[in-house]
Amino acid sequence: MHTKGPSPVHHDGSGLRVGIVHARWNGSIIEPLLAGTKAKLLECGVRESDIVVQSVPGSWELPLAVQRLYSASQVQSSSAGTGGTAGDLLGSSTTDLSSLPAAAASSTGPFDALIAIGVLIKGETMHFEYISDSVSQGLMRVSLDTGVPVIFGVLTVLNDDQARARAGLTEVGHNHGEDWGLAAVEMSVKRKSWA
Ligand code: DLZ
Repeated sequence: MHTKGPSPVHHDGSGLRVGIVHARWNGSIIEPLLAGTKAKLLECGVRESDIVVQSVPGSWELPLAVQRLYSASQVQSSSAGTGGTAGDLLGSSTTDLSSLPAAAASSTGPFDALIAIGVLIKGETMHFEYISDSVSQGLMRVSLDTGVPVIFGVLTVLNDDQARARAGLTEVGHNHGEDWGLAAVEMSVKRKSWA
């Protein structure tokens, strides 16, 4: 049994808007993580049309993309009726991972939470350390600067086996994407009550 993660608490996600940005590096790990994240959002009552999924090349690009996605959703809600979705500013408005169900037409309005998904696997150089440190600091900065929950869906692992376990691809593993979906809903709901 998986005991390390947060005990799963389901909050009511109906009416919430959630933006997800995922990196395309290590796509075979990203795919189940993204699916697990979306499954929990939907299970909590977030509508498919209130989930916007974007992709970027690698984890390094996540902080800027998350920041721009949020800003675009704010601009859009303050000029409602002018058309377009938040995703337009970043290019394609749906994920590139073809096995996932196609996203329904997106709703509009500011996001209640953002989820950044990436998989950083340590290699032979210092690349991993620099990217991991910058990305985690960048995502925290976006969250504190905007006051919007940015869920840290970035695996920083030493090898492929560790990544597979955390994507629920091994017998003893657990899909961390599910935790990220639940965290996004919980933090969105709690943030509203703290406003
Ligand atoms: C360059 C690079 C390397 C070596 N490893 C990863 C990785 O494990 N996971 C990941 O998401 N991205 C990696 N990248 C790509 C960088 O994040 C970034 O996309 C490029 O350096 C271009 O800015």
